[in-house]
Amino acid sequence: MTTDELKKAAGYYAANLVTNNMVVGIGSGSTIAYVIEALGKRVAEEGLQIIGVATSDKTRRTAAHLGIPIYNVDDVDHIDLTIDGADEIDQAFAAIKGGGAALLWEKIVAINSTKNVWVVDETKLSPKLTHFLPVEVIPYGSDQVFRRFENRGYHPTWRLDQNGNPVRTDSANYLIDLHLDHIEDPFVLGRELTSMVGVVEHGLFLDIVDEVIVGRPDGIEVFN
Ligand code: ABF
Repeated sequence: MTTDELKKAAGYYAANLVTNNMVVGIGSGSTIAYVIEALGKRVAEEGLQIIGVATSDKTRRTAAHLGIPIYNVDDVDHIDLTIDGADEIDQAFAAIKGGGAALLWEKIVAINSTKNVWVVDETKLSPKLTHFLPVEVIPYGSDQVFRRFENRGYHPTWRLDQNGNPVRTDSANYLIDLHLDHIEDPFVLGRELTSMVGVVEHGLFLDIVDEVIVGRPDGIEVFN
């Protein structure tokens, strides 16, 4: 099975976790696109009634187009379940997210959710976190933050669009990607990053997930 087929299988499996009248945080990325596709089918075929909470403007547009009502996180008083993707998940269920430039809204929705489920294909599982680490920064002073990252040996790169311009997140911030040889302790690194003036949030998602759904060639594996 191709990676895309693994994503689709995991996405469709995850969509079945959603029940009528749920308030559902909907993540971003190509795996979640399959979750949205499957939910759209259930809305059309079963009359599924859910309230979606957006983690990105792109998710908002995609879900709304498929008939899923989408709200902002402050429009609801609780979120029953958030389903999202990830760039990499280690054996302690720590994840790196943000490859899709939506880490800030994703983390805001996740920490306000009763239950968090990540949906990935098996290539996202890794013994240690080695994926580049996205960090969202306020534009003003971001060059200074970039230089601090360089001085700390974090090998930063600017997240640029296809025209070579800095990517703007849904909050109009910039993204700096850190290329670390090894993350000794994600919790220590996370605290260090959030203590830096000008850093808004980082892509380490720690102590957040409740269940991980993995698409594998021989079927779906669920960790919880
Ligand atoms: C979102 O989806 C991001 O946090 C993460 O970077 C991305 C993974 O995308 P894909 O499912 O396309 O690999 O959750």
